Amino acid sequence: MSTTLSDEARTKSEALIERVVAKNPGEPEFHQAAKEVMQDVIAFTTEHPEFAQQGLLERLIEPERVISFRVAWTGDDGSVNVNRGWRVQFNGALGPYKGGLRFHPSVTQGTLKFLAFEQIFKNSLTGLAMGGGKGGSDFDPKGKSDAEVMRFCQSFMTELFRHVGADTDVPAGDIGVGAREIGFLFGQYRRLSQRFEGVLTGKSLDWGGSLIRTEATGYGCVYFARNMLERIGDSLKDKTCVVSGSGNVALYTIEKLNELGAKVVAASDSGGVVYDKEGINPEKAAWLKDLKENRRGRIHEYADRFGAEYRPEGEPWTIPCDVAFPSATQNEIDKSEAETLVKNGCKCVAEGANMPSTIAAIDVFKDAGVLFGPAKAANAGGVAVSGLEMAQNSMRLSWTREEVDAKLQSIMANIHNACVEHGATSTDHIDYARGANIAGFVKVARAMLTQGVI
Ligand code: NDP
Ligand code: 2IT
Repeated sequence: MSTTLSDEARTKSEALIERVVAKNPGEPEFHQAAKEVMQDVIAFTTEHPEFAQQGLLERLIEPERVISFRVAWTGDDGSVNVNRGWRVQFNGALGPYKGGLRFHPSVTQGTLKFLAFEQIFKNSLTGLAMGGGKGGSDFDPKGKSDAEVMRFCQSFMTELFRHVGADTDVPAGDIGVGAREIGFLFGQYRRLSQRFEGVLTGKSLDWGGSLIRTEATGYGCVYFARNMLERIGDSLKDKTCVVSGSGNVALYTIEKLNELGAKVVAASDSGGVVYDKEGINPEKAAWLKDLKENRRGRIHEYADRFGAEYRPEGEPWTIPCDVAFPSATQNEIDKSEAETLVKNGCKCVAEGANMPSTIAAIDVFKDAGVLFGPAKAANAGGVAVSGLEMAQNSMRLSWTREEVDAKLQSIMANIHNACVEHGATSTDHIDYARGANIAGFVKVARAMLTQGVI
């Protein structure tokens, strides 16, 4: 059941991807994201030629703007450090560019182009008025003092501020960018622009942040998994779950899974994996959250504290589970990891991270009939609540926790329904990956076609 294309669609898709590769050398993650989306989109436009006009796909695959800049900052020891910063404003047809900032030494322009490209379709799926963007830097916040992170963020925003704004481009967090960084970035934007406006989301609750934004990606991903299971008459109750990562997305995935009666047996960081056969129960999850959010500690400390098994440099996909939540980074599940998950009985995968599964891994899940919730659908809860934060900022008021959570649940259910509508197959099985690609594409495509050739 892995994606089957007509000969015509295959030829067109291969030709387009060849052009993408030739035009964007050295950006394999961008090529991968483009291929994963475009093979579904081209199959769709072959059947719906009204979307194959005005060079639509060629324009869709080309960022509207890529901004790149030097970020120089001084270390506590007086050393001068130079990083590179970027903002990719990929597609603004549906609204102001919207998407996170990633600070991680592995970041390249290609990484941010893949993330911004995915963000176009994710934001479209939320039903809110947001275009697709992403930014970041190859800066590594690990091991830096708060003062160093502040100076870096101030230098980064000193260049970025002229390109962003509440109605222009609204960044948020991603890997390595959380509440601390958003605070420093906002402060510098306010100083330079003399404006107090919703230029960033994920702000502190005291000065314009939305309730539930911190939790939204993890909670939303669990809601999406629940929707997929409920559709086949099942639930998360008593399911054994494996989560990768132990950052923002992973921590609130674990919290919500506990609330819904599932058992989470693994989490990880870049150092290794903890396997807690007894389950990371709510008390242990709260301890882990404090370790990661406040003490910036390592996951092996969880194993030391609770006597769980620690597997240095391991990955969690060999641990048997019913449901997997990859929530760390891209390409963490390749073909062999996917095969191991399926062999061990995994029935459902909900992607909290962006593009955590390779195309070969997705094919394994599809062929095995696994309920596969792709990132652009399953992790859209984060940016959806960012969209709600923008709405609250514009109105200068705040909704309650219950109101925001209800809206989040309803948005995730709508995304699930859109995937079901566009991902129906000849059997009862839903191809959620295709459904998300097509449902996300149709809305952006209509906007681009009506806005003319720009
Ligand atoms: P955090 O920085 O809070 O946490 C990232 C976690 O993943 C950490 O445990 C980190 O370990 C681990 N990790 C990161 N990179 C690697 C790597 N190369 N190898 C192994 N482990 C790694 O980030 P988030 O939780 O915010 O983001 C996680 C994923 O979710 C990303 O793919 C992001 O794009 C995606 N996402 C995030 C959203 C958000 O709202 N924050 C919204 C939608 C998607 P360590 O600390 O050791 O580096
Ligand atoms: O990948 C993502 O959707 C995010 N990092 C969140 C983006 C946002 O603007 O909230």
